[in-house]
Amino acid sequence: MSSIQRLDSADPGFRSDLRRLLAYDASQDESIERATADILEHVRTEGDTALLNYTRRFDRLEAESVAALEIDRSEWLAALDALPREQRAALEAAAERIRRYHEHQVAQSWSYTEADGTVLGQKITPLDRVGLYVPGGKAAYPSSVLMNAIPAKVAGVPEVVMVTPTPGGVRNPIVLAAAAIGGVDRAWAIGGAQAVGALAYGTQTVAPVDKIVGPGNAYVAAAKRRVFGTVGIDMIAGPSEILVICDGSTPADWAAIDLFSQAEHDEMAQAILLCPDAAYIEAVQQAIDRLLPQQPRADILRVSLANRGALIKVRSLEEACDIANEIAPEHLEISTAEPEHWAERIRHAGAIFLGPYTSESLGDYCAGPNHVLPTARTARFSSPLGVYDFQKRSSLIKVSQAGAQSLGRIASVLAHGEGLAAHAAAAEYRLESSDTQA
Ligand code: HSO
Ligand code: ZN
Repeated sequence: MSSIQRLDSADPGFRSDLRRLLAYDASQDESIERATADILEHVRTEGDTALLNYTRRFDRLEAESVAALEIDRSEWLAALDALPREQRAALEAAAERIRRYHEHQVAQSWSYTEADGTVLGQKITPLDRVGLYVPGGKAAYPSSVLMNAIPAKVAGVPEVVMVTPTPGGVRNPIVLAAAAIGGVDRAWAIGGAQAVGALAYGTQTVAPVDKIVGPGNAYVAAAKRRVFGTVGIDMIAGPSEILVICDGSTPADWAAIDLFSQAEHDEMAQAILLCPDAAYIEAVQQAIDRLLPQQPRADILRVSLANRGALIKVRSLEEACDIANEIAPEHLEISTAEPEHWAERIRHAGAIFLGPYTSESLGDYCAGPNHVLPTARTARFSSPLGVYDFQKRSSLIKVSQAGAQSLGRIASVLAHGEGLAAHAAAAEYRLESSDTQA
């Protein structure tokens, strides 16, 4: 028997049960913090030498120079050619859909002209260089390479640089092929906090970037936090989450497998179901118990479902939406009749999947929207990764002679109020009737 918590929103203890369920300790481990600070400092001051030393130590990879750690373009093209036809076609189809979706997000520069001829606007510019971190080992997801690289390229970033650890020198051919399909420009076989340091500060061989994106282990996350300010970073992703709202009309096996689909990511992943129909919840429980033992990742599922999973009986779908807003999940499935109606009530979710056919896993790979989403309730204030994360805005101001008169008077008053005489004078010099002009 698998155990997943069963809760009922009508129980007096429900609020505190929910709070306990959602509690996620994001506090940082002191020893990881110290080790990361040390690595970053060595990379910042010693550059290539430190990068080579750490790569030897942590990845057991001996290289005579950092240049030798660059993964040659010919190697990724070879990986692409060697890919089984079906894999390649699937990656290409996903990339195409992701590209098409993200093209809708491209922001355009704009401006408007006021009656006196003053022009105001906003100029959009892509970032110059972006670093994309791709974890090694089991968490090396080619789909994440596409989800990070494509929006950057759609934004017009001229250089996307991928870094990925290759323990023992073993390179993941599907990651390399995805890099080729996603439009990555250069790749290095480096990883960990040392790779984040190299991207942030630059070394003799690795040029610094302006922003670092992509998931990583605790050391990579700590390093990204520390270099923030020197470079931009994306979000620091927590464990995956799925919240499924059902009215009881979806086959129970579908609901169960969708819960598994995120719970299988790791032991801390969270899968929750909200439903007003007690008999349906029982059916999902049975489906979980029946399907779980056959799952290749049953060991992870057992832990994540027991610790952070729940089947919650609610009083109504209205209440389910209210609880969903409180949870602010990374992924929300609304598996009901008229899902659009319920979606209108949803204010906080990273991505909303409507109707029984929209399994969250389609969104992870190929629907088109980004799978890098806010976790740990941060959907209350943040958004999916997108083209806008790789474009920045500059304000444009061109004041006409007439505009300088009206604006000059306002600015002069405000500047005097702040005690800033030179500010005031700069505005006043341009006033036609002014006797303060030089
Ligand atoms: N669901 C993950 C992304 C992913 N799933 C990659 C499969 N591969 C983000 O929460
Ligand atoms: Zn996933």
